[in-house]
Amino acid sequence: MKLPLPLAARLPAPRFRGRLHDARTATAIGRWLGAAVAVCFVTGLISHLLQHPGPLADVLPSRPLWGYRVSQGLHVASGTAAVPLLLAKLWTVYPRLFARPVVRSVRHALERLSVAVLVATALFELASGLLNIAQWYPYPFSFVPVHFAVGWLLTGALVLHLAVKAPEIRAHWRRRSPGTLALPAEDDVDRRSLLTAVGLAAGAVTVTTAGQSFTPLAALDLLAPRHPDHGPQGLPVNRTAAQAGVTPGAVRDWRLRVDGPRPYTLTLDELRALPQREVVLPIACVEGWSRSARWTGVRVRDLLDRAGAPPGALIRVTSLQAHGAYRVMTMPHTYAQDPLTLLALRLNGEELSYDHGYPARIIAPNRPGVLQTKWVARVEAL
Ligand SMILES: Nc1nc2c(c(=O)[nH]1)N[C@H]1C(S)=C(S)[C@@H](COP(=O)(O)O)O[C@H]1N2
Ligand SMILES: [Mo]
Repeated sequence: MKLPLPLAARLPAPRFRGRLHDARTATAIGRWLGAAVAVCFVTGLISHLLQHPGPLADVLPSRPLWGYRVSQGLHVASGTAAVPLLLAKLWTVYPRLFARPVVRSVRHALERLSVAVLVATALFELASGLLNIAQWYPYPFSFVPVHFAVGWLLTGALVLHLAVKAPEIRAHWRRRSPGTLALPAEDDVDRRSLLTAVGLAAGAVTVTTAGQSFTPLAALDLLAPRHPDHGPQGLPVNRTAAQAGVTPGAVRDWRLRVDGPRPYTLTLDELRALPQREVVLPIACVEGWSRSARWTGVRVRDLLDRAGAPPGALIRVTSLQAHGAYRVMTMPHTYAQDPLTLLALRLNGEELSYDHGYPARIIAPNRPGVLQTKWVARVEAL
């Protein structure tokens, strides 16, 4: 119903008498949320750096081999846990949105503005991250650069917020802090129930999704979009050969081309005749699922040596795939020279299936899944 304007103007500003919309509750939830955002930010930076190595390419380590699996698993888990925490935090503080007067001073106006940026960027980061995990891209922009840039905005707004609120946070950090003692004691029981419920909700979404990368919890992985066991040859597939436009016809006359000072090509049979190595390495997808597998193939280092490539060379790997962001991948020498980095021909004891990159794909330690290029056609020392 639309109220006639004069009547609407005469209504009092809404009042909230409900309890627990207080600084102690906001601080208690806020520190969990802050911790989740901090983990998300740091692991997000790691992921960004690995995907855009730039001048740091030479120092990125290829060990520990499970490094990216843990860091990206934490990124997605902390982002997921932040969803119930953010909702609870917003519920706790929303009456302040209706505080009157809307603006009391310049300082107050700036503070409200920074909170608006904080809330908007936090909602954006969690929503865009969740949509990405679900592989649903209903937005008109490219996910990675926007999620990265807004991550900085969110972190900046959060640091500012913590600075502005430092006195209140200090006063309400513990249940027995000076500020908390001034709050009605009868709210303590309710507050404890609320915090327990919020903690349980965050724990529940974590436990029912973490199994996508932390496989001991795989049995409880009910909510994650990808289950680590589901997929051909016991490994999930993000983009199938059909989706990538790689057809059996395109693979029929396949040759591997290795470029360096002494370039050469190899047929699949010639590759199979070279010394084969076996490694156990995970695919750790940026979207949070991860699964270890047994890979067999030729060391990338051996292929490069034969082409006369210098050991410090940056490597470029090109897929048969005609289009798409993951067609071309560059690999710093620390990964290319690692004895565990293979051009793999077999997965878990079988020839690679088309969806896992037949005839040959890259598998390297401590690298994001997006860089484990499938359907490799060419390896170049730059
Ligand atoms: N050529 C090519 N390689 C690719 C991709 C791709 O789309 N094209 N997807 C990457 C992504 S996002 C992941 S997580 C891994 C998944 O490997 P899998 O499908 O064998 O599990 O392959 C990577 N290699
Ligand atoms: Mo991925």
